[in-house]
Amino acid sequence: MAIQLIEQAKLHPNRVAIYSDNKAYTYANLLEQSAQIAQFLLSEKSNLAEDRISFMITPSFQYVAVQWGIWRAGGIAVPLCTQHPLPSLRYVLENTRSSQLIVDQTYQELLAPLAEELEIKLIVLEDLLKQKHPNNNTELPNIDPAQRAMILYTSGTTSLPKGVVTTHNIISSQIQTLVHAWHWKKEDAILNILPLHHVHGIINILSSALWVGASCHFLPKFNAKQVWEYFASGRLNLFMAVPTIYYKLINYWEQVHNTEQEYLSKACQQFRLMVSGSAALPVPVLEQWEAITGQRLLERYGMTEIGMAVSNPYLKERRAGHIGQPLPNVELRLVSEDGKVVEEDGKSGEIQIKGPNVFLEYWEKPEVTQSSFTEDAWFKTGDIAYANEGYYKIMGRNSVDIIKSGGYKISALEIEDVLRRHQQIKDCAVVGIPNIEWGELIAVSLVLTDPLQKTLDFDALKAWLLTQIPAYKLPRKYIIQEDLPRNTIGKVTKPKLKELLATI
Ligand code: MCA
Ligand code: AMP
Repeated sequence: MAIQLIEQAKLHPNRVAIYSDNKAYTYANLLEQSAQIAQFLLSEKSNLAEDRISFMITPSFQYVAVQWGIWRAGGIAVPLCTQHPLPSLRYVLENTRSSQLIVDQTYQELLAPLAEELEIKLIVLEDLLKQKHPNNNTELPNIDPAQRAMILYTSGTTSLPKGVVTTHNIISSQIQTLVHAWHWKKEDAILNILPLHHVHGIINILSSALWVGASCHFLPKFNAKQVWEYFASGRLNLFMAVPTIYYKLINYWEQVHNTEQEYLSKACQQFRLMVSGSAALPVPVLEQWEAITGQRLLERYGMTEIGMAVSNPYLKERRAGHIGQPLPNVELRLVSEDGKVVEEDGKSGEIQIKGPNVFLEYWEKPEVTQSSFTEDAWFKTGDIAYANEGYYKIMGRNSVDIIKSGGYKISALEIEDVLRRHQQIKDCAVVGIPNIEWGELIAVSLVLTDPLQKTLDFDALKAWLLTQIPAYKLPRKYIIQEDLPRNTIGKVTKPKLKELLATI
């Protein structure tokens, strides 16, 4: 009874697992530090027995040591988003009823008052690491791989995000599928610049690398110049990111001098694979990236609830505008609106998924969990696709209220609920409008409380919104409904509003 990811690490203690803060950390370092953290968390207990432990740690070796420490003590790891304002953090801490919260010094000041108010034990990692645990020889518990391991929050068709629960078995299955499909090996080196509270950064990049004994390099935050410099350093052979990041890297490359362009393009020859996902990859971005780097991006499709489900092949044709074929062990079917399984090419239906990769439940939401599966246990993704000679193509989602911007999934309803709390706003409608850089841009139509008021201090509104929601959920386009064409006032449906706002 053990956590397979951690058992794998014992196979190559001397290999470098993580590069962060200009230091190299081996698998032995990771095993040692995570054991110390586990022992500290256990204190007098023999097993945390699925206690929720939240943590907010800068992407780095320490993040991984904390995540593994929680797992090795038998806890459920709840990574907090480092960009979330306090109300969003409070929601996760309260919703999971976390018993302990681990932070690094960067986040101590922000979170200490909240931890005190919620009576959650606050652990500052730097302090923990200074202490020698009194029971240094305490055995770590045996962990049942069927037990809950992680809760990741994801937005959906409800206003507030839901906690997606996965077990160690589910996580192992999600990782192994990718290790096999994308030919991961211990000589690989990948850069991680994605946030570490989502599947893309945690499973596809970090955990897949650690499963095989490869190295994961961290930059704490995306920055186009720094990423190109890293490519040019010759230390990487794998890269994975959301389409917005490829767009921004292309943009940077276009702005530098010819000789530097050549140098940067050449640096990409050492890569064996570059992957795009989390949102649709626009065909012009795929084509421009290939022209600049010689790398044909491999597009794949996944979801917090299922890990990765569909991928273009590693060795055969990577078809532009398509997400590829179902991954091994993942069952996929398309179901039309009238509930029939779609068999023909070109006919669209909702993607439904079955397999060992599928999540266990939404945290403490049994009814929502039940209604997200069909009676015969297929998970309903809400994504609409059709098949085209064995390759799947995404058409969109079955809910206009789900927006994808910068690779983040955002609920229009959540932003509307926040906006309606503002004194000067009576009502509003939030939609996503197409945008090649961000996938979708968040746009909002507002009805003001005072019908005589013709405008609003938008800077003040944005500043207030940022105290309630993270920057990536901030509407980028605002319109007072009065300003919409006369004949639409009062009878604009959301799809119509999307069209209108896209043209304004
Ligand atoms: C930021 N800005 C935006 C947006 N976000 N503008 C429009 N729309 C947005 N969504 C603006 C800021 O206000 C700022 O403007 C400027 O862009 C730079 O902001 P910053 O926060 O520094 O942005 P960034 O660092 O360039 O962020 C872009 C990013 C980030 C790196 C693409 O969004 C990101 O990390 N996305 C990845 C999310 C992710 O991992 N998703 C996976 C979940 P100004 O300069 O005017 O102030 S999905 C998943 O896990 C499933 C399973 C899957 O399939 O993968
Ligand atoms: P999340 O819930 O944040 O994990 O986001 C999952 C959603 O991202 C999916 O349900 C899709 O709508 C979207 N998604 C992921 N990969 C792709 C892709 N390659 N093309 C289009 N949409 C994608």
